[in-house]
This record gives sequence, structure tokens and C-alpha cells, in this order.
Amino acid sequence: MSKNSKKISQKIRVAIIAGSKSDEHVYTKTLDVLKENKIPHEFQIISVHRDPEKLDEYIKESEALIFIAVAGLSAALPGVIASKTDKPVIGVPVSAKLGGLDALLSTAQMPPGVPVATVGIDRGENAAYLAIRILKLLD
Ligand code: AIR
Repeated sequence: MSKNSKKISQKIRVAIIAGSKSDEHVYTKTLDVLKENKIPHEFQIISVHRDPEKLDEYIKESEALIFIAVAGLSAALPGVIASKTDKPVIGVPVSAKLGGLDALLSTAQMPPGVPVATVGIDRGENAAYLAIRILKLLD
């Protein structure tokens, strides 16, 4: 492997954003799969409702190719990210209340033209597997 290609492969590929530390039981599944598969990634906790400016800045600055957004309750995070970037966004609804149905609908029911690829409730690992499948298209 040349020096240059090594550098490219180490670039951040996936950005994981969770709405709260309380989503840890879900986002650790995502992080574990990305680590196991040696996918360069970065992780942030940003609540879109509590800190929208920070989210804005982060999306603009991140060099990641894919965003994974993990949130419960009125889970606007994945949709807001999708409204601010053309990169693929994978949403993970968290079962904070109502068994996660609230977050599932918030995540999946996006308006036309602003897609969020939604995995199952608390299925953090599937978000990572989907991101890896998308990244494989680049190889
Ligand atoms: N949340 C945080 N900001 C906006 C939303 N939707 C979500 C978190 C978490 C739940 O609200 O993703 O699932 C509760 O967060 P907390 O911080 O009160 O424990």
C-alpha cells in the first residue's frame, strides 16, 4: 500500500451523532461494529433541540462521508442533519418512551427529497452495517 493510499483509508468515513448520553446503550452497538471493522469514525453527542448551533457547525466541518444519527423521543436529529447535508444519513430511533414508536416515526417519516435511511428501534449495529455496505461501493 502506498503512503498516499494509507492516508486516504485513514480519513474519517462515518460521523455518529447521538442526541444524549442516555442513548449510550444504542450508540455503543454502532461504535462497536465500526471498531471491529476498522472503519475510521468520530463520535459526538449533540442535541438538535438543546444545541442547534453546535450541530450546524459540526455538520459543516465534518469530513465524514456518512452520518449516523441516534435519538429518542421527538427524534428530529437525523432529519435535521439530512436537511443540512447531501451526504447519506442513517437514523437510529431509540426507545426512550412509547417503546420507541415516537422516535421511529420522527426518523422515518421524512418529506420527499430529504431522505433518512431508518433502521429498527435500538438497532444501532444495523446502522453501522449499512454504512459499511455503502462505503464498500467506494472500493
Ligand atoms: N433528545 C435529546 N435532544 C433532543 C432529543 N430528541 C433525545 C435523546 C434521548 C432522549 O431525548 O436522544 O433519547 C432523552 O434525552 P436526555 O438527555 O433527557 O436523557
